[in-house]
Amino acid sequence: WAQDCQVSSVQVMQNFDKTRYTGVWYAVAKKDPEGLFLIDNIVAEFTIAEDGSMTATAKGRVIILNNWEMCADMLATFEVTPDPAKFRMKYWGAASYLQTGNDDHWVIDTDYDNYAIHYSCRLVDSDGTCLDAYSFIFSRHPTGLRPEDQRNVVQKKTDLCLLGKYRRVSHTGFC
Ligand code: ODT
Repeated sequence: WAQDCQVSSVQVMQNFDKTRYTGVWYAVAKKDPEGLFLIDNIVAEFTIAEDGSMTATAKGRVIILNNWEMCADMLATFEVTPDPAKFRMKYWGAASYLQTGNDDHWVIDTDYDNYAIHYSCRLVDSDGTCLDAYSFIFSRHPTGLRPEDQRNVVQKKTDLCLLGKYRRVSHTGFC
């Protein structure tokens, strides 16, 4: 079918298993939203709490105020929805001057052991397309994606209508 870029027709991971998703993920690429927050050295760690709910922490280099570079320590809780791969992510910083928010958090695809593709649309346009999306490509390996996962990731970026809008996320040890 023709690509319509409708947020409502985005395909997400089938039978998403949050237990297999736990652990550390390194961001290797990112499509930024309006008002970029996390710049690079972005590492997320997902955990399942005792009540079965998913939580996460993330670190990343940010620039706050006018030119203060720091490593942000972020926390999130995930509210479930009828689709197991679609969550609402409530997030806040360990320090009060960091961002807080409540975003969609969709897992588009993952093999759990190597790569994961995340997507969030913050603002849906009146025509049903996304006006302000951000998306992370995650890898279990800090060195990047395995060559055999790249074709699949390119296909999913295309499906999300975000091909060519990602930048590489470097890991220099800042955080
Ligand atoms: O960096 C941006 O420009 C937008 C992202 C802001 C939200 C960051 C909040 C992180 C909270 C802790 C979370 C963990 C897991 C995250 C996985 C993926 C996407 C945020």
